[in-house]
Amino acid sequence: MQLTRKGLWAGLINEFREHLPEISDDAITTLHEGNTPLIEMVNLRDIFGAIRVLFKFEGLNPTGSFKDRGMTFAVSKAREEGAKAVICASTGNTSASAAAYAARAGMKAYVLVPDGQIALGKLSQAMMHGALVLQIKGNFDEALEIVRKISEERPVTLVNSVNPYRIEGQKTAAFEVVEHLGYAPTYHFLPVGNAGNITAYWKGYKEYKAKGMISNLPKMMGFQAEGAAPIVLGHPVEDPQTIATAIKIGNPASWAGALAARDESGGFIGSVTDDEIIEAYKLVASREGVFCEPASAASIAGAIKMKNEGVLNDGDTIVCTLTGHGLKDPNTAINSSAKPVKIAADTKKILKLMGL
Ligand code: AN7
Repeated sequence: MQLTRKGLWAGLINEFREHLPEISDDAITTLHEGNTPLIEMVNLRDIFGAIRVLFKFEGLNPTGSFKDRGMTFAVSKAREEGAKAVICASTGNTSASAAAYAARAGMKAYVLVPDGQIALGKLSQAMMHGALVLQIKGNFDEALEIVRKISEERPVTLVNSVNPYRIEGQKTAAFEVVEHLGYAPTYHFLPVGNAGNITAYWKGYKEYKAKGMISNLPKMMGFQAEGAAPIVLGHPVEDPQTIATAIKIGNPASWAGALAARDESGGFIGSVTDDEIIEAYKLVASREGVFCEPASAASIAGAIKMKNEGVLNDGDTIVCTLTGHGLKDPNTAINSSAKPVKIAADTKKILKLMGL
């Protein structure tokens, strides 16, 4: 049964079908991804002044990250083509999403992740969804090279964002921003790792402009972690380092796409330090009630930096994509927060501590 917009959200392939490459009904594999909220900033006026800031909270997708948008389409296409297995390299979220959608499609998932370098929530997802999880003694870039080669030689479909259907699915986030706002933002801020998402958003905005749905395009603003900033430096980084493990990537596959998004839109790709990332991560959780993962906060850290540098103007509308849910990475959350207070089960002592 195909649901429609009148009923439950039918997943982004059904909802945006007229804007996507053709796909047969039987192949559609959905967990009702997409339709994530655009949450208006209310408490950070001291930082942003008269700039309108909205958070596109992609952590509310079925597996907790934006990867589900690309994965629904990549796995559906693989299924249409008769594939029995999918493979990916991942800093965590792609593996969680690939494992879930493969399970849904009745396919095998093989995922390669850097050993000890992915957040616990993501690892638990890939394991629970029944993927074969291979923790390699190497980084993401090495894992990507290996899976690319395997997919060329063996009957497994590569579902990293070098698979063009991933980009097709992910571009729908830009459609949603436009439909929620009624126009395109002045600036769109994103964290950048493998650079698939900034490429996808730019494609989505350009398509809506070409179809007359918007009259202006946003400036695309990508932010890498300082220790993993190949696009900013202009060369690959052999041993990338950052607390934001999701974007610990030294040689992005969609490098050219990111440069095109930046240059065609008149945008910018910069870097933020781990301290700036953690500060933004805590700020949006503690003052806006929105819990994203550290890598996601690179978009907010970038927006704060641009505000402080005088790039943004009063009256601008800016959207920051929060790519993944904070629950993905409980260790970083706990390590960067005040410790809970241990206390006796004694009302008097508790009240004293509370200052009441
Ligand atoms: C939360 O899961 O590359 O620039 O293998 O998980 O499109 O790569 C994750 C990337 C941002 C960067 N925020 O997006 C993977 C992976 C979060 C992410 C990015 C990722 P791209």
